[in-house]
Amino acid sequence: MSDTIFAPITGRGGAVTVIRISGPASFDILGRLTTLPKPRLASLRKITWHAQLLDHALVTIFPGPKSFTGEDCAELALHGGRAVLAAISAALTGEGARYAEPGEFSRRAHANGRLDLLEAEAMADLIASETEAQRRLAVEGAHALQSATASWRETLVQAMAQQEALIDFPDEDLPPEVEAALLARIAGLRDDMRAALATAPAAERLREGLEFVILGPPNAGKSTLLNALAGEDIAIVSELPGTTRDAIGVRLDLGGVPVHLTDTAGLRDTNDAIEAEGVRRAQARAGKADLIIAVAPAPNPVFPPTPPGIEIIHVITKSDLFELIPLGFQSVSATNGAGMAALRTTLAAAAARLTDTKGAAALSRPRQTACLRDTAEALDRALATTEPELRGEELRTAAHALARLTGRVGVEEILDAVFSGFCIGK
Ligand SMILES: Nc1nc2c(ncn2[C@@H]2O[C@H](COP(=O)(O)OP(=O)(O)OP(=O)(O)O)[C@@H](O)[C@H]2O)c(=O)[nH]1
Ligand SMILES: [Mg+2]
Repeated sequence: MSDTIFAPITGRGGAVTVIRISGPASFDILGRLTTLPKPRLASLRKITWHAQLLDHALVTIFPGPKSFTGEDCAELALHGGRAVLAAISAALTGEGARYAEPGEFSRRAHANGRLDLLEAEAMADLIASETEAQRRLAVEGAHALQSATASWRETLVQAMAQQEALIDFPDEDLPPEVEAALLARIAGLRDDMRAALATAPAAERLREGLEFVILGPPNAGKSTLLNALAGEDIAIVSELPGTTRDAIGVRLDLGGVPVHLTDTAGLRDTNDAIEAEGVRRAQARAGKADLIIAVAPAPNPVFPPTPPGIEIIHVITKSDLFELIPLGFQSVSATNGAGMAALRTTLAAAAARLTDTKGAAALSRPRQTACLRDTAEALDRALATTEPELRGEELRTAAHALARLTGRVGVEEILDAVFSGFCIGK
């Protein structure tokens, strides 16, 4: 027996608050506050408790299993006031419901087979998405992953069935092509998965947002550049070298990709302990960045050393101080605005490149990547062995790992499918 739970499913401060109720006693409890409308028919109702009118609400009931959680559910669209929510919550609690834990509706939906883990994660990502590229990742990328997973599972099931047949029939009865075809099928599946794994870093970066760091000598105009890119006066600018000590961040939307841009302390040797800590932090940030904007001021630009293996864009600042701008370098001037639009375009292109999942199934979470990597590794081992029983075992391991991706299909169900869908003479 599970509790009946409720919680607002809309954000604060709107004109309307929607409360969802879910659980076996949903309709009993709600029935004590109002007359229940017909299923799935939104109806205006008075909500009263202890002879007191609490609100007029649009009430919809969804009998299980055809509801979000798979249980009996109801949704009340109330007026958005804080006191309305408090009064309805008190009434629902008073009638025996309890406040839902975070994620509890989705958890019940998963338990009742209404939502697999990939769907639940995609839903959370969609709700959290801040930019257009993130929205597309949560809708299209996740959908591509869900259908790829279904087709991988199908192929794996067929491979398992073939493998069982090879184990059950003596070698001499089967032409060698049967085993060759099986190995080719497993190799093809493994290659497909490796291709998806190759784009996982891009998908993860898009889900989390990119880290761009501005790095350069003191007084180069780093804080000025951050302010210009943000379109806001965020970091202190002064003609004194060593102004910025703390790393100062701002979130940008670069062509639909979320980017966290950080301004850092100017790099130099210094006896000032606080500034030295700032320099240490600047270098630490740069070491973890997806991209470093290395800046050097005109008229004698000297770029800072940068950590290896991280993408770098070199930008000469204060280009207004040049007589002649050197060829082949991107340059900007905060004074006259030159080069800013071009820099923005370059940064947006880099952001797009770093998050390009190439239309592949988007593995946007380490959990998903780990499941698929385990699957591909089990297939590697299945391909490496010549022992039919061992190969069968590795295919089962692969099926287990793949099932963890959706959290829905257990390996027993896969084996059921093997044995019910394929007649192998047992
Ligand atoms: N002529 C000119 N001056 C600039 C430009 N950008 C910044 N400055 C000036 O350069 C000085 C330093 O600018 P900041 O943005 O504080 O430089 P910073 O790199 O953040 O300096 P630190 O935080 O000390 O490392 C200020 O006086 C700015 O007004 C520019 O494009 N042209
Ligand atoms: Mg600064």
